[in-house]
Amino acid sequence: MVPRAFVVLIAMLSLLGVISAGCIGGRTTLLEEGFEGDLNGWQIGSDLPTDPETGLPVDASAELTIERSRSGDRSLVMRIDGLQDDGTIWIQTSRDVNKTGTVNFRLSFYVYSEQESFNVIGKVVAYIGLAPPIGEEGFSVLGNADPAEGWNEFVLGSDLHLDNGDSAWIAIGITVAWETFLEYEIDDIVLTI
Ligand SMILES: [Ca+2]
Repeated sequence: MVPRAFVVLIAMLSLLGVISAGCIGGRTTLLEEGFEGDLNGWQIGSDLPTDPETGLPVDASAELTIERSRSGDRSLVMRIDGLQDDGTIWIQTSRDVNKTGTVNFRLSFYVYSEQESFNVIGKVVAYIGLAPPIGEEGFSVLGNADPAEGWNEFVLGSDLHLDNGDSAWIAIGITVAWETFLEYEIDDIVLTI
């Protein structure tokens, strides 16, 4: 005989499933990016310390790669020389929203970690706002970039107060947390309202 509590639990989960499916169905997708095309529409931003050896900002890059992908054949790889124990690199883009009032945004994406690391060497950061991010201070820290080996999902939710004609800006990046060279792939970005 199946315990009554178990039956109630299943019934509740079923109900929650219906409700959450309704919420998902009610959201509008503003952006889906799997990096199978080009990087047109994206801008690369950075907030980097100076390398005392060269007097120049530390090396950092963001480019398409076929080395690894979560979907399709390609992803975006971000690299940053963290030997100065500081620095952030990101990609950013904007979307027209055509709404007035408070709008809830949900930004999700996947970051590849070579190996789980409890010693935090890099952090995943993201941004949702009415203007492009200016520096790393404007980003929300979503957590350790290496919580587990493989593709890890990160999510940022935010409410923006829009006037008609406002665009929403999003950005996704990696910030240095340890004096080492960082490299992470990013794939399957989804932005919904
Ligand atoms: Ca892809």
